[in-house]
Amino acid sequence: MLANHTLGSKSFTAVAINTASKAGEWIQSKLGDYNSLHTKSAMNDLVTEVDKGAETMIRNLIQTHFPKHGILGEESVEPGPDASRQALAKLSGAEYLWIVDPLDGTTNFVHGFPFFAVSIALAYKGEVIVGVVYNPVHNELFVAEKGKGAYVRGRRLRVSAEAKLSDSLVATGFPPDKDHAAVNMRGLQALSGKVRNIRVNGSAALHMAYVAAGRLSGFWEVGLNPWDIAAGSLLISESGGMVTDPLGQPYNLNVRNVVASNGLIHQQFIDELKAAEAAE
Ligand code: 2AM
Ligand code: CA
Repeated sequence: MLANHTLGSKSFTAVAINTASKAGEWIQSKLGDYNSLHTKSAMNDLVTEVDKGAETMIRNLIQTHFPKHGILGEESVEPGPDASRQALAKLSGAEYLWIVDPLDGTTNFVHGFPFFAVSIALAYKGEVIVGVVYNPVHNELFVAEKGKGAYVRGRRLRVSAEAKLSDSLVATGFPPDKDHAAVNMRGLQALSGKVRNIRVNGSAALHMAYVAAGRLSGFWEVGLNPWDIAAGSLLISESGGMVTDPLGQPYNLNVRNVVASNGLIHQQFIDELKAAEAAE
């Protein structure tokens, strides 16, 4: 499946795959393990424990192979956009930077809703060169290498062929901070009726993998963090799709409001969001 690599890029990808698999299996082994969850705070504790445990595992594995590389992980950054921007800025000097979401879709994990994933990306000088998104429940590991395509279970991924919004199935997400509630509602209102339908499943990384696989025509969400998007962005671009900010500027690690699609509907998608002031 992944032929013709240089030795270096092959080992990066192998480590990303191995690490995401191990963390994903461990996360799945904790699914439904609610013995200690009788109160809300205990529930948060368990999630924190699983999120943090998975991140520690991922950090250890990456550091074992690449001790000089930088690692930006969700669980090592304080909540909120400012802390996230600062953490990324602090690591921006790293030639190689791993960007890790140990458990994207934490709320789903808590509820046993089987739509969550491990997301691991590697950026070289600020550009994503490897992206892996792994859903352990479906045993689907989506992997992309810059210039070499994207795959799931050995099959090459291709984005979908819909050329019109009216034929498109799109997804969005609601990060749970109230600041974005109004903009989210404007987006939903603008697109419902224009697209075939809208899905909101709770994991940005998996939604992006589904765009890459042609299962969704597009995805947009505001207020995300680099670890939600980095791996998915490469999956989509290596599958023939497009990932931009809401102004149509190409994706980079600082993008927090994202519009992703099969490329064919991209401009219509952006135009609708812009007209509704739904993408910031
Ligand atoms: P998480 O499960 O890793 O927290 C759902 O809309 C998406 O938003 C998920 O990818 C989720 O990632 C992310 N998310 C959840 N809480 C968030 C927050 N407070 N700020 C930004 N993104 C968040
Ligand atoms: Ca996340």
